[in-house]
Amino acid sequence: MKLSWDIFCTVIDNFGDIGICWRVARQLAHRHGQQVRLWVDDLETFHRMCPEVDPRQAVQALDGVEICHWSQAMPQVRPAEVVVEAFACRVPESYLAAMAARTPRPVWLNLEYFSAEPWVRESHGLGSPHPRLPLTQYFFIPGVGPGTGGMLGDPEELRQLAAFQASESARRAFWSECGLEADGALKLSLFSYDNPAIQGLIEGLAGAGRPVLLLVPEGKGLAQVAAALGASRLRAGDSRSVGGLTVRVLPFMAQDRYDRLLWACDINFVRGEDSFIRAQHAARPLVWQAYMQEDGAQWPKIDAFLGHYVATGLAAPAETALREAWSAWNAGEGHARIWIDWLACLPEYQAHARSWAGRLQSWPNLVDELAEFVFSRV
Ligand code: TRH
Repeated sequence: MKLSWDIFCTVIDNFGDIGICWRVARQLAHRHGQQVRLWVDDLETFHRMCPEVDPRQAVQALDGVEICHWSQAMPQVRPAEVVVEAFACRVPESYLAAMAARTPRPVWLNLEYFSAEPWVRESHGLGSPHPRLPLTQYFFIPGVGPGTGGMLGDPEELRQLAAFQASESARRAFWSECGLEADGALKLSLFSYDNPAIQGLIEGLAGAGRPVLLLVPEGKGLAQVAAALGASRLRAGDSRSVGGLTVRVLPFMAQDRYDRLLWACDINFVRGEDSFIRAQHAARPLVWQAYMQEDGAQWPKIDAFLGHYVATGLAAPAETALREAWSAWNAGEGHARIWIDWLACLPEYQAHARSWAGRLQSWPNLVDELAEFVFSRV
């Protein structure tokens, strides 16, 4: 079934909102043959992760998707057959009125943030009638396992990932494009928010007793990396060494290149939502910094995810070291010892990351679930 879709995305802060919407839009177009219009309020941010996006164009076609700049003065358009408000953004009143007047009325969804919490199973798919207009909006909530909106994965991405990880020459070529050697150092990527715990991590990695290369894309957290290394400022291309650790700053990359960085590294520090899910698919040990919320709402999310993640076969010392590391990292605390203990369990985490990535593949895929959900309501 070919339907027209309008996906609306506001870039609140950071990159995750548009990062996820862009993946969803492309998968709907490519794998499900849907006609997708993606409305984005901040094309500059979009351009940083996808350099082919021209921030000066109000409307442009890219990769099978029509990208529209969603400005204050939104043009009068006929709403699509499916309308997705991503992450609780709100379409303008005029568009909402046009949805209500449309025959047939659009299937209207709120694509929510991912959470591994149990309430997702109860709330996913529920409808909420509009207080005035003859419209019902459905909550589509990504989560872990059946009964949720699933996790964002793409069979094509997984095929490329498997080929990349199986090919020594592909990895070598990737490192060389980054201006780096494919040497024997343990390679970590660090994508975080500002985090005082970076100091302890750097000390722990420097004292790990083996060569370690820490790759840090420019952005949040970099000032703390610089401070931990005694540098006043670091920028893309800079390198610093301390003990067995070399830190190299990378430019902020196109999204597909960043995906490859996750596939190529031995360990990934990730944040938010999209890099977190990608790092799980990458089948490498990971440390997650959740997006911090004022009321501490990130903690139940971290606990719920860990409940699923460690339930699948980590021995007690490895589980303790993992919980301690994730908890210190998210609390912005911690010292070198935490990371030395965590690294001591690395072989276990590696095996576990592979088996977890395998489990993800047997669980619902967000875009397939989304398409099925909509098709059953048209
Ligand atoms: O940027 P984030 O912190 O986004 C967050 C989350 O989505 C969070 O849930 C939301 O509430 C908040 O924004 C507003 O982290 P996330 O989700 O990992 O998204 C980062 C995106 O940036 C992801 O698509 C990968 C991409 N990226 C690049 O394209 N190039 C890079 O160099 C890097 C480091 C990331």
